[in-house]
Amino acid sequence: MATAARQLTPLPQLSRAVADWVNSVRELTQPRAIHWCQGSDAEARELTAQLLQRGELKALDAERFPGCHLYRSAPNDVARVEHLTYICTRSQEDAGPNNHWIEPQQAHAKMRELFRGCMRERTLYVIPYCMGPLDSPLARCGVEITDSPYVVLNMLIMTRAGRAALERIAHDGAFVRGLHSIGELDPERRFIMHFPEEHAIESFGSGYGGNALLGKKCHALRIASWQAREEGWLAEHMLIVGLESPRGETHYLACAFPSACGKTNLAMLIPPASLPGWRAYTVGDDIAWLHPGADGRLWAINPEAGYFGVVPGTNPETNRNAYEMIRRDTLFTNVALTADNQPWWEGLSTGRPVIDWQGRPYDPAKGPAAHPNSRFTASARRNPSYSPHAEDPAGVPITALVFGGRRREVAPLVYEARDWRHGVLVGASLASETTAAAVGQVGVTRRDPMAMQPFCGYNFGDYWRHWLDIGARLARPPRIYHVNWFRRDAQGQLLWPGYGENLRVLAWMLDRCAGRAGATEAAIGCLPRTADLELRGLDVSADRLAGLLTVDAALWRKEVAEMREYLGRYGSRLPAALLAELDSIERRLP
Ligand code: OXD
Ligand code: MN
Repeated sequence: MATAARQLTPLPQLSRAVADWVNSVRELTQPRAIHWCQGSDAEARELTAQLLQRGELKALDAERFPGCHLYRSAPNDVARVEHLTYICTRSQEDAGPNNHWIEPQQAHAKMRELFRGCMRERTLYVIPYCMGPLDSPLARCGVEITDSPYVVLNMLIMTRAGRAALERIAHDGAFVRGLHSIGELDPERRFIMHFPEEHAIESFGSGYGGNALLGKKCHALRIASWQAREEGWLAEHMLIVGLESPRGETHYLACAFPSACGKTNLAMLIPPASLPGWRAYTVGDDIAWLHPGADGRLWAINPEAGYFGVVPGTNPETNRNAYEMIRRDTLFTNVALTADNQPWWEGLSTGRPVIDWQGRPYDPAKGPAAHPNSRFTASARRNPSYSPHAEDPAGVPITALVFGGRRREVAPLVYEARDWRHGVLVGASLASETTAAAVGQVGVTRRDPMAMQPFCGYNFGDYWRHWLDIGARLARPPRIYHVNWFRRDAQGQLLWPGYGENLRVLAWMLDRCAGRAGATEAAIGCLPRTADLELRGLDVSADRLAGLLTVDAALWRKEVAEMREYLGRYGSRLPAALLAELDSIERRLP
């Protein structure tokens, strides 16, 4: 950030439109003070000091976790609230059966009453932010107004926030308006409203990441998916990873998995020692903005600047990069503590929790020590595998798109779609067991098309049509794959070791894209035979491999029938091409 000695224009003077909006929010919410975020390190230090003094943050062991802090949320505010999240389009059809809907005027009126006077005795923070590299034509800006300094600290890590973003807004002349207040953290007065036609968000009553860091799910997925359709691109719930092969070629994959299904781990993959010569580079771990390029390929940027990752399970074996990364300058939310003030979570083999995530003496009878959805917020630049191309203004070219769910049966380890149109059906068919990332029952299989069920800002029928249109514009489209790292045997044991070993599956995909790898054709697409996978040094029996690569025709007939029923809900908005693809799979099933 340029905060040199030159005379700086006061922030509100940079953009009249932002200043006018801030004034109208000030009148409504009645804050005690207004703070325009600069985005400087000094500002982050100052805010941290204030929160430490108020007891809202706790400094962790300075020797082993320098610059790290713990924040404990309200116990009833630990995850996204999909049942309280609305898409408020003028026509309910435009929001679609995939979204909760309220008529926009009614939604504004309801929210105005919640926001009225809600910041009395509080500071109103104005956070101008840019999603994507500041110099990228693919980036888009927003302004979040919030009364939560914890949200500010997170946004400073997760986005390019402050003066530079406001300068870009003044230049672009457009921004997404995001108004947020923690209110009283009362679940009965909690709503996350989106107004795609106005490029606006109103969020009240929660301080949790996905509900409150408005640049993330609310802007970069729900509003951006709408903007993307208007402007001819895609905003997706995808990690972006670059893989360098022993041949010295680097290819990029964008992979969509539902929340808490291992996107951060795959984005930071450590190749197994038995596959020398491979390297992985992280571009992004959660969101990809994908644009058709002039060369007929699909190009991707990561709109975020940091990671808001799930902590439990992170250890040197599962994700050494993340484990190293979160040992400095990291904001932890809802983890447990050891006796010597180190953060602790389930999946760590060292240390012992003495204080649980709610600050109580740890008692295993009361549940896990760290909340299953406890999180780390860390700057992407601290990631040892951060790609040198992660901030390229044009993004990176995508060779393969991957969809994946958490399924104990049905979906094999991997299969390849025949072409883009089939790939869109594969994405639309995604289903997964629910996780702790959202409030609700965990472990229930639900349809989660393109891993966007909680995040698509409009009718899925229109969204799939948009996907088909994007494919038609690509002379060199990425190939599309489906993976399932979570298949289990009859005893409930996971069949695939996952983590770094997933590289073997990704390597097969890249070899397929280069015309180098074989496959066998099944009704659902192309699968590798055992001989097509690089299995050197892998400890998985032939039986297990066979189990991983089986397509059970009876289960797939049931799956196709369920899919037909699901797609039918989209009525006239459903592209006929998807039904034609489904028919074709059904015809091919033995
Ligand atoms: C996330 C989520 O936090 O998907 O990324 O819930
Ligand atoms: Mn996510």
